[in-house]
Amino acid sequence: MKLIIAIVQDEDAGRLVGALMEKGYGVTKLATTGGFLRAGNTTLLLGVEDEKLSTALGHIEKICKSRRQFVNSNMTSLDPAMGMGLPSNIEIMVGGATVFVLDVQQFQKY
Ligand code: 2BA
Repeated sequence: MKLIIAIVQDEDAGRLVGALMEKGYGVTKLATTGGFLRAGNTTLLLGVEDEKLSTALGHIEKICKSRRQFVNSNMTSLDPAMGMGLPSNIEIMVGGATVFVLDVQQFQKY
């Protein structure tokens, strides 16, 4: 069994959870905050059988979009000293999804 930890944009979270639930995956949705933008994002926890891993990752890849975002560098966690000389508005590409896959040693429901 694997544990998928997927950090996705709020805009994609509802659709992704809907699609995963419809396919019978167990999903936990956490409201989280990105360290760089200090803005809300969504972290999903999914425990999946090994043979369903690639299908689950396929749903995440299909639904989560990359988005261009313009941010004021003063609003990020960038050290202001490092930003010297940089334009205050910077363009970054966020997403589609940041995904970690971990081996699950034990799975119990009590
Ligand atoms: P944030 O930390 O708010 O980062 C949002 C986006 O800002 C990132 O998109 C990336 O495009 C940009 N970014 C992050 N750090 C940067 C830096 N030092 N300089 C310039 N640009 C930077 P993604 O890479 O798609 O990440 C989306 C969210 O996924 C992140 O939100 C964070 O919550 C999570 N994440 C990304 N990599 C992670 C990691 N290695 N471990 C844990 N969480 C991670």
